[in-house]
Amino acid sequence: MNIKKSEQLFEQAKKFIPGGVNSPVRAFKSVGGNPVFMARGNGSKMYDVDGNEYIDYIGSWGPHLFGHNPSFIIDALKHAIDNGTSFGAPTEIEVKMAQLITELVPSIEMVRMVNSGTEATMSAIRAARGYTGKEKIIKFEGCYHGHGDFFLIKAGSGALTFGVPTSPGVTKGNAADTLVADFNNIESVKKIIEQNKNEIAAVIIEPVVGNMGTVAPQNNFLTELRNVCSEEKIVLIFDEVMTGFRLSKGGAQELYGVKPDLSTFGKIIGGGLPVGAYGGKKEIMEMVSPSGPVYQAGTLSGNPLAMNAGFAALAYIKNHPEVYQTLEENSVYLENGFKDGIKSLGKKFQLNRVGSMMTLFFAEETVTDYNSAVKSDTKLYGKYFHEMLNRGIYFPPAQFEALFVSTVHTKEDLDKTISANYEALKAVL
Ligand code: KE4
Repeated sequence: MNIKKSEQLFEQAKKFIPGGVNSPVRAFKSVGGNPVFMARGNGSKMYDVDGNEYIDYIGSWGPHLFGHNPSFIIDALKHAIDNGTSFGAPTEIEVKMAQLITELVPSIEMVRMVNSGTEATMSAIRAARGYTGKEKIIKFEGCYHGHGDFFLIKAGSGALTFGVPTSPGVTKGNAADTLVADFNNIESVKKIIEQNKNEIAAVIIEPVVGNMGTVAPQNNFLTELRNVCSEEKIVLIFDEVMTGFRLSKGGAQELYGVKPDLSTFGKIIGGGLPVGAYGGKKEIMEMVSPSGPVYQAGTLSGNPLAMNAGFAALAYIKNHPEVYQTLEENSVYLENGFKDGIKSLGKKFQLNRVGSMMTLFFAEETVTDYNSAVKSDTKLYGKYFHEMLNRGIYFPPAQFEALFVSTVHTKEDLDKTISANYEALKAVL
């Protein structure tokens, strides 16, 4: 496959941008090779600067539930842009957007728009700390909530209950306030709460994890987490930046019937433009400035372009609930095709799927948490990724990510992907 222009651009990019990219995962570091630079997207396809066509399964890491350039979003943007890009003043579309989010997600009584998922999760934690007057938080190993300092923490050694920074620049002070539990292990949560009685402001979780690869909550885990947070007066935050409006119109919380105190959103709610949001119980959200003392602000928060694109996406969901049926049909078809291929090659690789989020783990045992996920053969995944890329299938360039099926992946796309999977597995095994 000719990727000459991508190679030239990458050399150029590395002179001016750290690692040549504006977000690390795009650099192909964990799969090796030269990232391909995209020129355009349309429907289920992306086209790189050398003219190669790909069936796209990252969908910009989640936003493109309806594929690239859905007409109803583009039309909304075209209309909005003629009236200006940003005013730094309140607008009607922000009111409509907030109202629509509260309509689609019953646990959201009030919501604040920001500009990324990271801003949303950082602000939700601050609101929870301001509301409870407590300082410590619990996150889960393998869950990612954006690059806020207090999230870049991994579990300390066995003896330690608090975490250790995963990145230089994150202070010990931050790490000391972040405690790390194990996903799908309610006892690990209860133990940390016991060791930090009345000091924990919030628990934040990806209700369905996408960031260690796709991992579903097992038997009542989310309900047990809800119960223990209620008993201990801890704010339960569902980070639905990836799952929100993807797994159902009401996100993972609707799918699993568990009501968090706060939720965070991103990706789909921006219709492909930079948007994040956090919201939930009125009594917590009223703590946020200017109605309350918890400060949070943003120059472009709620800007008209992102609001019009996001509103068009959410309004489409509201008026076409059948999209989730289409997503499920497409995703089941892909899952079954992949499982047939893996089985016919006599392998036991693990395929985890929840709705239109899916991950093929190069691991022989079930993947239910971080420790089982990291047993995957990431080198093999890297080889597989390139075999798929060379066959025109753009998968996540990292084992510990979710792929995303859209409403516009056609049966032809899915069949091509299924046969490419079989050929790619044969080539690397
Ligand atoms: P952003 O700040 O990247 O908009 O959102 C951070 C975030 C928060 N919470 C969850 C559950 C997320 O998945 C994310 C971002 N997801 C990654 C994909 N694993 C974005 C891709 C990237 O970092 O380039």
